Amino acid sequence: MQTNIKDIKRKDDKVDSAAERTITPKSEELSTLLHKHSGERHIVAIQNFPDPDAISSALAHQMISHEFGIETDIVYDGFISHQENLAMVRLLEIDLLRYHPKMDLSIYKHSIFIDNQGNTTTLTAKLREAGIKPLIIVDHHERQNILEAQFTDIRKVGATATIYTDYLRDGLLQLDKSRPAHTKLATALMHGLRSETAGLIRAREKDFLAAAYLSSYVDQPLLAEILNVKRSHRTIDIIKVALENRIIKQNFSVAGVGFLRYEDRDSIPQAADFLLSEENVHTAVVYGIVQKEGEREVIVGSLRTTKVTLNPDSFLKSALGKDWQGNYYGGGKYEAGGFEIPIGFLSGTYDEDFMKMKWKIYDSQVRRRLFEEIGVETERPIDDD
Ligand SMILES: [Mn+2]
Repeated sequence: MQTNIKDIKRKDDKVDSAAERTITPKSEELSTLLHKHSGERHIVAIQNFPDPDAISSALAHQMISHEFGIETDIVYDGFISHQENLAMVRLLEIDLLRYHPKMDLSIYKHSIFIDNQGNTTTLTAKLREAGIKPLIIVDHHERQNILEAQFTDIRKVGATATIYTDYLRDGLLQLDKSRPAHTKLATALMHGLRSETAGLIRAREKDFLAAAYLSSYVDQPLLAEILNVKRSHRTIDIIKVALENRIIKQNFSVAGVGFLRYEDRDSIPQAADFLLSEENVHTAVVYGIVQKEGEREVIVGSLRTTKVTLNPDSFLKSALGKDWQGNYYGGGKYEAGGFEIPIGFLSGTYDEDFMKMKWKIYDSQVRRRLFEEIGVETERPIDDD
């Protein structure tokens, strides 16, 4: 007997609809928790240099919370400096608050940590001091065990935006194509998901499913506009320095870029992404000394890798170790990582010779630690000039 192709009922031409999908335990748990906290005001803490994944996930959290009668403020304690991120916030009209010492944290009943676990935002200590207890942590980085919250959802997926899209698919907020706020949210999440997975190249099944779901709500022209933003001059300059200074050994490309302005800190991961595009390079690390007016100096670094067997989190933890308080200088997630090392006693801007010496010492130390971890014999002391 022949089956007429028209008789086969197509069940799979839609990713899902709320009716077909049964709510997952995590979504249910979150829904119950939010319900219990109705009427409260929460602070959503995102990393100091928020990226599209953090921004879009925080927006999703804000809109979901609103459904449960919870008001939220999305707060960061640093800079949005990446041109693309500035464009995203502006074009999608996302309300982000930059932390200010005069901010009254006591108006918040709880804190929420999204796309971080308290280690990449300096709000953690400020919130702790203000006695604000963490309620929710949603993240896709390796587990850091710094904070304890009532609800924790840490998954090994390409982006936090994937987790939030799952909550949407589970009906925590029913997207409606005719509502501009909803198409903006879908556009934001798609951008977060794409940028976090290098344009879906590093995406896995769960991320693709999320992208497929979002696709019917995305405002394509708006997304194109966000993606069309060019790199800033300063970023191009920093990439140039990274190219000049890079040392390639065993497919690792390592570059120190010297001193940078705090506002240009986002150029470091962009330079690492750039170094990764060179043939035969599977891992790139770029670092520099970031100076913030009136505050401590830190070495900031970014790692990018396409090597499946390299775990950025354990690589950086093992290479750079811990501070005297036992906190690791670095950490990461699938295919990306970062580190921050305070300079302490040597902090401050003095004459050119002093600055040169300071950079030389830190540059050679970071490089030595990285190459030792890679397993390359430490070369002769580095003399640049
Ligand atoms: Mn992320």
